[in-house]
This record gives sequence, structure tokens and C-alpha cells, in this order.
Amino acid sequence: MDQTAKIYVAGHRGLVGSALVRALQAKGFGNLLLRTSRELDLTRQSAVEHFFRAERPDYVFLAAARVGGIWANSTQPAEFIYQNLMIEANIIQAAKETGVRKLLFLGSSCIYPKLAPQPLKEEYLLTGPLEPTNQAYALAKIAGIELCRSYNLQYGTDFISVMPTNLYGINDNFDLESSHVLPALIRKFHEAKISGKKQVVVWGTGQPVREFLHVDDLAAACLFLMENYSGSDIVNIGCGAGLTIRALAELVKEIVGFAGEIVFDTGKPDGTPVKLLDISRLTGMGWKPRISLRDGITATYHWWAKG
Ligand code: GFB
Repeated sequence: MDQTAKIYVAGHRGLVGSALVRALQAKGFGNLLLRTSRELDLTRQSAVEHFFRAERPDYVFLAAARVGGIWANSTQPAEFIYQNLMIEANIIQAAKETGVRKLLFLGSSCIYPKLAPQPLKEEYLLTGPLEPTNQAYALAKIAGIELCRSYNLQYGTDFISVMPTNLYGINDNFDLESSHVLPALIRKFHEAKISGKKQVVVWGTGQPVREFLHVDDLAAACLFLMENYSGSDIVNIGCGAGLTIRALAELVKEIVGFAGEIVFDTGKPDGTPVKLLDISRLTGMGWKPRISLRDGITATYHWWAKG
């Protein structure tokens, strides 16, 4: 991508989109095309077509999505599948119609089968049943992968698909009902510390294993792949290590400085037992993560606590 290229970051105010904007600006890409969801409803095809015809971006980072944690996915599956299907189909079709040079589609590690061997290799996609708590979202993202592959095959487009592991960082969603685990734990331990509560409730058994990548590492990997990779094979993006939810809770408790006890609400779902990505395809291209989980959580907590 040359420095003057017009780059559309769909979803630029979210966790991933805002990290992409920071990374692009830091590398001197000043011609960024940004629209809020109020300015452009990506679920409306005619609005998206009109926008692409008027603006004609050279590159697209498709980071706009309806996202959420295990509880939001379990309780609002129709919204997750509908909105994500519409956003990706509208943008990918309009990108093809207007000759976008390259598009990067952001999927998710939840596309893999619930009980696939760990760590998850890209070729495990569609080899088994999905995790029920986020099947709707996963199928929407799998459809996005297939859209990119089919458009590349039939129209010769250069649309790549990347599969990030669980992400965290600034501009994350900290709402306790709809968020992912890490921001929820930061908020729970902080509010318990401030209010003098003796306990913090962690959902599930604490036994599931998850991998967490700081969103600035994700953004760096996306720019790396946009510059260095073309093809229809998906690429995992992660940090190569995981920990149990119990260990994560202990780490966040220590960083926040909460002195009380952790209790587990086993009435809440655990979801996928283990979700770790094999990132050898990406590391084999020369990329590696830089932000440790402890440093990343500490920086995220300080940013959030400053309000
Ligand atoms: O991060 P999370 O909501 O999503 O949950 P997934 C991860 C694990 O943390 C689950 C536990 O076992 C939760 O039960 N957990 C413990 C909590 N306390 C909490 C809490 O206070 N809030 C939340 N949210 N979880 C997501 C998918 O699955 O992974 C998304 O639902 C997306 O669609 C994302 O794919 C990457 O990791 O289970």
C-alpha cells in the first residue's frame, strides 16, 4: 500500500477498527476513509453501494461487525448472524463492483469446531460441529470466508481472510452483559476494589482455556498480511499461548489489586473447553506478537480506570 492510498477502515471506532486506524496513522497512511454506523448503515446494500461508488477506496479493512461475548452470542443469535452476514456481503460485493485492490476480512477463532484438536490449525475449519453458544456468529464469519474465496476464484479479486484469537485492549466493550471475559474481569475487580466488596463472581467453572492477543498486535499483523499475503487460505492470528479462565481471573485480580475472593457461577456457560490457535502459518511469514498478557492487561486497565 502506498502512503497516498485511500484506505477504508469499516468499523473504525471499535476495538479492532480503532487499533487499525492507530497503526495506519503511525505508519504514515493519511488518506483514511472513515464512517460511523450513524453516517453509513452497513446492513443496507444500497447505502453501501452508493458509498463505494462515491468514494472508491483502494484498500478495505473489514473490521465492522456485530460482536460480543458468550452471553450476548447465546441470547441474541439472530442479530449476530443477520447483521454480520449483511455487513460482509454488502462490503465484499461493493468492493468487487468498484475495483478495490485488496480487502482484509476479519473472522474469528470461534469458526473452528468445538472439539477440534488443539492448537487449532486453519485446515480444521468445517471438520466438526461448532460451539453452540456462538454458532450463529461463527456461521456468519464462515460465510464471509467463503465470500472472499468465491470472489477471488470467480472475479480474480484479492480478498484475504484472517482469524484472530480472543482480543482485548483500549476501546473494548466493558458492558458486563455483552462484553468478552477480559474487559468484564477488569471492570468487576476494579469496581469490587473501589466499593470494598469481598467477592468477585466469575462465570462458568474457570476451567476453559483461552488465548488473548492485544489488539495492537492484531493491527500490526493485519497490516503485515495486507502488505505480504494474498490468497484464499485463512490465516490465524494469535499469541501462541493460553491460560485457564481461573488463571486469567487471578492475573487480573493481582493487576487491579483486589484483595477479596473469586467465586465461580457455574450456572453460566463455559463455552468451548479449549480455544488455542496454531499461528505457525503467520509466524512462518515472519510476524510475531510483541505485547505480553501482563503488560497488555495493565495498560488496558490503566486506560479504562482513567475513564
Ligand atoms: O470471552 P467470552 O465471553 O467468549 O468467554 P468465548 C470466555 C470464557 O470466560 C467463558 C468465561 O468460559 C466464560 O464463561 N467468563 C468468566 C466470562 N467470567 C466472564 C464474564 O464476566 N464475562 C464473560 N463474557 N465471560 C467468544 C465468542 O467466545 O469468543 C465470540 O462468543 C468471539 O463470538 C470470541 O468468537 C472470540 O471466548 O467463550
